[in-house]
Parts: sequence; C-alpha cells; structure tokens
Amino acid sequence: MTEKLEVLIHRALDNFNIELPSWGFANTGTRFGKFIQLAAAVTVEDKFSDAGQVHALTGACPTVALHVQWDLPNGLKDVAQVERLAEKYGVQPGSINPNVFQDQEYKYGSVGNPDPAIRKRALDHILDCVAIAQALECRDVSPWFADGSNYPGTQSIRNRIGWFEEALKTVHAGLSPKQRLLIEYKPFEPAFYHTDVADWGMAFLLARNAGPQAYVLVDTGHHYQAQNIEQIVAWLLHHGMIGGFHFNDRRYADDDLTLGSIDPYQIFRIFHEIHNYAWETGAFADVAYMVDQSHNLKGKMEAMIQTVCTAQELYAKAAIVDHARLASLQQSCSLVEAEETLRCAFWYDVRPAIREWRRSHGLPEDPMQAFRDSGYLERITAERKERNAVSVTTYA
Ligand code: PSV
Ligand code: MN
Repeated sequence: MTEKLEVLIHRALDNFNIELPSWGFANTGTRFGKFIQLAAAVTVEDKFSDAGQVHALTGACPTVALHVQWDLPNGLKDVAQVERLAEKYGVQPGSINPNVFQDQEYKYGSVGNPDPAIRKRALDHILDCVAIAQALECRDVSPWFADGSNYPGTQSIRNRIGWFEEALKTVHAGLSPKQRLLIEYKPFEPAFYHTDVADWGMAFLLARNAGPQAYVLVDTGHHYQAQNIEQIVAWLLHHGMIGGFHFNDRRYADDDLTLGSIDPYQIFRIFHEIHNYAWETGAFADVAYMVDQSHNLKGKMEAMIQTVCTAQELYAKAAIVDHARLASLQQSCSLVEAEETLRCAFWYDVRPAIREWRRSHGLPEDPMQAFRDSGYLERITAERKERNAVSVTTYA
C-alpha cells in the first residue's frame, strides 16, 4: 500500500463517527412476529451498555440515538437517568427521535391529522422532544412521520401539506440556535396510498419552509427500487440541505438489513459524493451518520459491530478516490477511465490500513473477534434471559 493511501484512510477514519440506534439492541421484528433473543436489551441501561460496548470495540460510535417514547417514557424526568447512563457507559445521547406514529390517536395521522386536537398532541410531543434534546445538549431532533392514507380520495393531500408546514415551522421556532431539525422521508409503509412526507423533494420543501436549521435526513431504506440515492445526496449537498443518514440496506422494501449486505457499491457511491463535495468545495459537509437497523435474526451485537466495520470500510474506500484524476476524466468524457477510477477505489482492499488505524488507536484489530472473546454476550445472555423469556410469552 502506498503511504499516501494509508494517510488518506487514517484521516478519513479519524473523522468518521456513526451513531447507534438504541432500538437496534432491543427485541424487534416484523409485523408477522418477533424472534426473541435472550441477550437483547430490555432496559435503557442495557441499551447504553450495548452501545458502549460497540463503541469500545470500534472507536467509531460515541453517540446513541434515543427514541423518546421508548427510552425516556417520562420525558424530561428521565433526563437525569440518561445522563447517568451516558457517563457510566461512555456513550453520549445523540439524535432525539420523537414518536408520533405508535399511539392509537395517530391512526389517521399525527401533524397531518384532520383533527386539530391530535395535531396539537403530536406537535406538543415533538416540542417536548426539543426540550429533552436541549436538556441533554443534543443537537439533532429527527422526527419521522408515518402519516398518510391508504385509499384514494380519503384525505385532502393539500390540507395535510399545510398542516405539516405549520407544525414544522412551530417546531423550528422552538429550536435553540445550535439545534437542527432533521426531516426524514419514506415512500410507503405504513401508509400504502399516499405518505405525507414521501420523498426527498417533499422533505426538502418542508425543511426550507420550516427555517434555516431544518435539513433533510436520508434513510437508505426509504426509496423505491432502483432509485439513484447518490444523486439525491448530490442534490442535497449542492443545496446545503443534507442533515444526516439512517443507514441500512434493502432488497425489497424497508428491510432494515445490514448496511452493505445487498449493495455495498451503493453505500460507497453515497460516501463518494460526500468526499467529492469536500474535495471540490473545501467545505466540510456536516452530516450526521446513524445506523437504523433492528435485526430479527442476526445477533444484535454482532450485527451492529459488522455494520460499523462495513461503514468504516466503505467510507475509507470512498476516501481514496483520486478526485483530481476523476474530475479531469469527467471533463474530457473519458467514460471508461472515469468509471475505472471510481471502481479502482471500490475494489481496493482497505482492511490492512484499517487494522493499522485500530492498532494505532489502541483498539482491537478485529472488533468481531474481540467481541467473541470478551465474554460480553455470555454475560448479558445470563443476565437478561429471564427478562427476555417473559417477552417470549408476551409476544408469542
Ligand atoms: C421508520 O421506518 C424509521 O426509519 C424511522 O427513522 C423511525 O424512527 C425508525 O425507523 C424506528 O422505527
Ligand atoms: Mn429511519
């Protein structure tokens, strides 16, 4: 390996963090059922412990995303506990996720519901989340809306746009100067006819309307088959509107599969757009990277370690693209050479340089092996199995 590539890889890894989702450690499944894992996190403390363990092994995950209803069910009253757990397990709270999709009241929508009382309830919850984020000194508040309808003609799409605009503007007004509002989109599920925030264009317009601290959040699982996600990323970068990512992979719908398990080249191409933007403009794209996966079959800890290592590899590969050469080949429309320049970086084996980076940071060279050798899984299985066994009967 040339020294220059190693320097580029190490520099990239020094600047790459990826947030872990608290819910990725708990027992979750599909709407057809859950396969309970005895080692899964049951309490918020378990989630912080697991996230802390992944961070200790990879050095790349200093923050954990929290879903307020699941992790801080008592709202602001739970802030002190989260602070204590962050201190104890060495991972800080990251993005704060409101939940306006689960309660019975939201059957016909949250901030897009025709009933003003339900719109207010949803808005109040998101404002509470902003206050929680402020108390925890978390920058990003990331609402995702399941709002939509299942049958043509059953809802006024335009009325609902207005209600969304109004609500998100109010949320924005509640942000402190350093906070950001990240608006996530999703084309379908649970709504199957129309979803109120269905794509990046709708999220973009809602963010623009809300105010200057609102950005778009791209969840890689929230696109139609064959959609060119890196092109969306390029547009958002161009307009300074990309706020963050929820990473996962998909084959059919929002499958929540392990990052890069189906199409690693796509994640590489997304990272390439971000590196290329930084190279071309000299500007740092302030993007929050987060995992959004919950595994039904794979062991949750191992899946998370595998995900983080894959993210580091793909990010490192994208960092070694020869941008100057690529720009000149693009200019002369040297198609094969340009494509090969990109592919060359993708196929480059960055793993030895990553191992070296880990060594130099006092991290285990092989985080998965280190995890397997650590005894952590056996310990949490023993500690949690009875509590999870209760879940087996609950969810059976
Ligand atoms: C919805 O599919 C989503 O991607 C949102 O980000 C939620 O917050 C998350 O999954 C967990 O349900
Ligand atoms: Mn998501």
